[in-house]
Amino acid sequence: MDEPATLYFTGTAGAGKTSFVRAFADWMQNAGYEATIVNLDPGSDATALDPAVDIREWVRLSDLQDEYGLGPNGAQVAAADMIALKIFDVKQAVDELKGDYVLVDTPGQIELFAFREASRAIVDALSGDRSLIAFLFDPALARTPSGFVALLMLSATVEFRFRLPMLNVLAKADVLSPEQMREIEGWSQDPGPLYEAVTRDAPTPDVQLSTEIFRAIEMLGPLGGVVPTSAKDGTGLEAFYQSVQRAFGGGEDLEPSHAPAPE
Ligand SMILES: Nc1nc2c(ncn2[C@@H]2O[C@H](COP(=O)(O)OP(=O)(O)O)[C@@H](O)[C@H]2O)c(=O)[nH]1
Ligand SMILES: [Mg+2]
Repeated sequence: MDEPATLYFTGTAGAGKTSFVRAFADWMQNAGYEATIVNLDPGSDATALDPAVDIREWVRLSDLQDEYGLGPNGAQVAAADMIALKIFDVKQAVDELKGDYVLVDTPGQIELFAFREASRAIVDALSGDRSLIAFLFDPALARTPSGFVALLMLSATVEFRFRLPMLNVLAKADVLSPEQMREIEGWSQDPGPLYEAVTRDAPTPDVQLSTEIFRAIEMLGPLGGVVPTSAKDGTGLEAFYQSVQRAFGGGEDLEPSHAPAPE
């Protein structure tokens, strides 16, 4: 069998990463795929995740705080770097479990994953030929035009750091009204309406900054949509799976989802 595909889940604190990993693993299991959950959050207290491989076996936030008298932030930073030292133990534990997919939950605060040098070593060690990063959009941010733009930029920053394929996912879609969903969907497919919304939203916009940011967003290429999902009611888990397949499939499947349908 092929080596497993590795999916990393990241996003701002509280975006819904841990819940999504759990829900998606359950969905996969029901659909007949084997998914191994890896927890890389040393501060996680989510018992529901029930990871097969858990970084807390080697690095635990509360232990670091006690041992070194660190505050929560200092301990987080120390832990983020210590994970890199243990990553080959994690990798070995993952390799012992044969699965189709490895689902990696990352630390609650995105900067501990995206903005620490150690994270690159971690991702290099865990990734096989097929890896991607799912970036979860928190609807609390994604529903405002400037929040949505900020998330697009953050997602691009993560892509720039790791150079892995990215999938943008709208989490907790169940908390959004159908109108909000339509609006976000529109923004995710075309920078035009998004630019209009941002301009409408800000009474005294910094026109220069907005223009440059949108130039960058357009340069980043087709946004390709943001898959709406919900860990709560299961919305979009299958669609997410299909997006993962397309991302790994290559060839014509990589056409942006908003490309005109063939006649
Ligand atoms: N309504 C709703 N709430 C969710 C969903 N996913 C997560 N949450 C809630 O959002 C909060 C943060 O979720 P969590 O998975 O811990 O986020 P993380 O910090 O990104 O790992 C928790 O209170 C969850 O119960 C969802 O799909 N729908
Ligand atoms: Mg979490």
